[in-house]
Amino acid sequence: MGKVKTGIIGTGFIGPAHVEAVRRLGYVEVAAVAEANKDLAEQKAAALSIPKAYGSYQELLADPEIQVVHVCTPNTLHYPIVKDALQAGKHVYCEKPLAMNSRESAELVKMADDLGLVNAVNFNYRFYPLNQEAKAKVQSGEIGRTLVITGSYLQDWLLLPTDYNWRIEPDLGGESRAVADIGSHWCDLISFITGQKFTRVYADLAVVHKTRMKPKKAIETYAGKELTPEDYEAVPVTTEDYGTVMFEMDGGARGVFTVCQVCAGRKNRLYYEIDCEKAALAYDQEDVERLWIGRRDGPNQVLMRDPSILSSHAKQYTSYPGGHPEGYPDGLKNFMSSFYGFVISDKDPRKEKPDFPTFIDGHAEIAIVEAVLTSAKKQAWTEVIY
Ligand code: NAI
Ligand code: SOE
Repeated sequence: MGKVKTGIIGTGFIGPAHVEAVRRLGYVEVAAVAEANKDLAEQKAAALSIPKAYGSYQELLADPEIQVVHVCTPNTLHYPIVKDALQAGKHVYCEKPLAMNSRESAELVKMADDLGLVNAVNFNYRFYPLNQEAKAKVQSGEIGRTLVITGSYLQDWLLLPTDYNWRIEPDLGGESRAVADIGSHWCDLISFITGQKFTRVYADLAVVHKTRMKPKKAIETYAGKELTPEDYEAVPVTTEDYGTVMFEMDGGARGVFTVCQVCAGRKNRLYYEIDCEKAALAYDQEDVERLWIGRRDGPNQVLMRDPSILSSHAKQYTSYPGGHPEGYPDGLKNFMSSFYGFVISDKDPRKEKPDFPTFIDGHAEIAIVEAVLTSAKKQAWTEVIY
């Protein structure tokens, strides 16, 4: 059997990470790349050793050789690209968020289902072995009912008023920033581990820098440190740097999380603590090899990732022996492995439930973000309408 031919649309920060992850599978060929213009596409194709370079995503979608597309552009382009890709008969692996609002995301869920195409949204943190282990511990009933969940997702890459990215602009990133950009990962992970859905939220949001200095030329994510003062202009900011959200879930769990993109020293600190009847679990994405297990009637434990002692469920998501750390690129590779495994076995996503997040999960996250925005405006508990 020949290799699955795939195309990557958008090659800034995350696009090349997708390229590397799919190449690790061995049976997928990254056959084409599409960028904002032909020059950039050719430059990126050469740098990534990809044979075909397209100056528009429409040209890539018209290529009959391409079976799967990865959507790795700024958020505002996800909906039109995904819609066109499905209409072109391609399976779609989309970055989060799936769309700019729940009307669009609901339409994409229906369209993918009508066409029977394989679809995924990149909530990649699910695919860390210790998050799979946490899921196994909670959902097997081993540690009892989930009582309370607390946590945060903190970053510092937008700490200074001179830090800038397209995510700051509502037209490109969406009306919510910190909650949609990183809170969505946190909520997805908590739903995944607990098996519970968010039912209502109460949110407080804040814009720390109401004016930011915008670079006069476009820059890729995390690239702003290279600019000097004459490269900027002052612009007003409406998207939140900070948010704290109280929530309730349909299985009875309740809790609170904080997201923030101006926390010095916190690079990508997704942290949760899940307090259950018989034990608690805590995990920090920056300390990826350890799962803390808290106990009342015995010593607390730190479970180090090691295939020889993980549950049979979590073992499937780890490749290296303990002490040989696996991190962000490995989680992405695990996700690609589940997604492409589904594609090559010709499974119908309408008949067999994928073990990876699909457009349904992408839609759910957008519904939560919309409830958060409404709650913050009304200063009231707000139902999540899926
Ligand atoms: P970026 O700004 O670094 O890269 C975006 C790329 O899209 C650039 O190369 C840009 O030239 C290209 N692009 C813009 N317009 C285009 C068009 N019309 N056709 C083709 N390409 C076009 O952004 P970054 O950080 O890579 O984010 C991209 C997406 O990935 C976002 O939706 C973001 O939320 C998501 N993301 C997810 C991560 C995860 O861990 N799941 C990590 C980082 C980003
Ligand atoms: C920036 O906040 C970012 O790259 C997000 O867009 C990603 O989704 C997250 O995984 C890491 O941080």
